[in-house]
Amino acid sequence: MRRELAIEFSRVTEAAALAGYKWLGRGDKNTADGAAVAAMRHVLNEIEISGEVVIGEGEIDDAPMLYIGEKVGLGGEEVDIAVDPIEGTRMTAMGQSNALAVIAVGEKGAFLRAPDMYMEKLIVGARAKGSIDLSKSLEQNIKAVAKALNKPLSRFTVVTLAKPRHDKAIKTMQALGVRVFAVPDGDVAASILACVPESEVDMLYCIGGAPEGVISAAAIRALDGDMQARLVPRYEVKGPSEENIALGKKEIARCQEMGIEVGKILKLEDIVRTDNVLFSATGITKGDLLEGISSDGYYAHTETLVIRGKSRTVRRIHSTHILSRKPQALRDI
Ligand code: VTB
Ligand code: MG
Ligand code: MG
Repeated sequence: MRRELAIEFSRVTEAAALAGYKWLGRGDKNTADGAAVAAMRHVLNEIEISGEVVIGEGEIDDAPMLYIGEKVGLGGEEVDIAVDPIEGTRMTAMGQSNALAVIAVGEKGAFLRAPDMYMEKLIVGARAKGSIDLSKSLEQNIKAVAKALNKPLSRFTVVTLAKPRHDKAIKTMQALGVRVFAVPDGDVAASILACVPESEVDMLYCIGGAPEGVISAAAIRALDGDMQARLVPRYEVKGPSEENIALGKKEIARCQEMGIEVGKILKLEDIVRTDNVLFSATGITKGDLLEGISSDGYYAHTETLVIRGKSRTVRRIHSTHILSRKPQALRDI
């Protein structure tokens, strides 16, 4: 992929983040999401690529824009695209930390086309590469990673989502003497935190979204980190109610159709198959990974993390936008 595409995709997540920001703290996550989706699509369609959305807002019947299979771009190099225009709609609507606009782009066939279901994830940074194994217990993994990092357990930090499904795992980890940072939502930001050297986080363990897992995997691969994952049917995560069992069966059928095995351990290279990927994320609300947007109504300031897989270069782009200079189409969103 052309190197200059990195800056083009940073404009895509900036636009989505700015559109979502208008709805910050207004309690309306769907409108916030819709605005970010429309803005992201608008800017994507200005880029000279022949893109196909492979991880998107859903199937064509329920997602009017950026649906899986949608073609985007002006024409050019063929790429696959994974988007989450607002990763953290609840956080945006409620003014909570760590909401991002995020995109991952790769050469054709780069990404596992995971359906929208749950995924169990174990992630570490470059220095602990090769030391995780999802077939082993959480305790064994923590000990192996701590050994690779040459860190006592008392200084070891795991990030996870503060969800009831993790109550037991959190207790287990705390009993080992490690620190657990349990964030309410947003495992894309948390996954990246586990891989960037400037954070205190050594590992991520959680069950979160599979689309988020694929998007995170692009950044993890580009950061030289490591990941193992497995798809989990809904009834195993949310309880075996009749509805969850029916939904879980549908997920399994969908995976079978696509030739993906539920429950099988997926390695990083099964999720993202090439180094030829680009990743861009812009902060919407303030977070541990990125600053959120600040604006006085005239100017808006954004921070964007852009990573190129081939060169492994990580850039943080601070932009100042004059809102009245934005194209009318983006202002109308
Ligand atoms: C997951 C996680 C996301 O929402 O999808 C989570 O990957 C949903 O979990 O980062 P629940 O179904 O238990 O609410 C996020 O935290 C935010 O989109
Ligand atoms: Mg989203
Ligand atoms: Mg999301």
